[in-house]
Amino acid sequence: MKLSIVLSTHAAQFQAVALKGDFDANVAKIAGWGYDGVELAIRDPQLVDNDELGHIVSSHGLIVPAIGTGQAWGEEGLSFTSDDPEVRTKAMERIKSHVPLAAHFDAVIILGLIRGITPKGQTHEQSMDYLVEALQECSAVAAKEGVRFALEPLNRYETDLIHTVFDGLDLIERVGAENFGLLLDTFHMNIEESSIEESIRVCGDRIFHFHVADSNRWYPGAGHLDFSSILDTLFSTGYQGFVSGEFMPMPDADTSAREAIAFLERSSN
Ligand code: LER
Ligand code: MN
Repeated sequence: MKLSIVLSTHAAQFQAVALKGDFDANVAKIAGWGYDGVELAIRDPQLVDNDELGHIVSSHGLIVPAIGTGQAWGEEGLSFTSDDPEVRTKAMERIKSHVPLAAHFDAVIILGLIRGITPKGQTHEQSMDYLVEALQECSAVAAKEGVRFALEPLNRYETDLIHTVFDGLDLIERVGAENFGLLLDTFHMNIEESSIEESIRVCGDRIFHFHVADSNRWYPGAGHLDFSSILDTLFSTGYQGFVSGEFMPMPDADTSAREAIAFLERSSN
């Protein structure tokens, strides 16, 4: 099993990122705890020095399996489903701007809340049309560089758009791009899926990335999810990617990161 943990390159409001602050020091700690990779949360690639970032990560022997983009929604309100065409265009341009960095690291680009929330007065159907349009355009650009997108089904308290693996698979069919798949997150799955294991099996080779947090969004082992069964099922699909920790820094960031890796290693056969 290859394990990574989410690290933000800049300060952000999103709560379920255990590690924030001094980037170099955090990367060193992550490597020291035994993680194989670091998932980077990047609001805007323009704010990042690619060479420096690559140097820091590789000097600690880590891989970047995925790049999270949700801060562009959280901090700037960019979304694929806004009723303002300028915002939709900006969201697409921002996502396309992640492609060179993702190609450099061979990382998947995560599409979480950049999909947005249906604005007041707009129909769900209209949002889904905008979403499909944006995903088709972005997937075509990324395909040229061999980069893949992973859209994350999110729970109902965060958005009205794409809650379950089944919603995600319908969307994949509409988008019709080989480089477009899903990111499954155990925290959201625990709220929305009838059976986490069955949904993992059904998603199969369209699982492009995997987030772990326990039922309370603390580190795995701090809640009541059955990670032995979840990880067994995940690997039975042939999944070869990373299992990436995205959880609250509770009781504190370092403890959560250390507890997570110890527990996940005990839970996988
Ligand atoms: C991001 O990966 C995530 O899981 C969401 O809860 C972000 O809103
Ligand atoms: Mn997630």
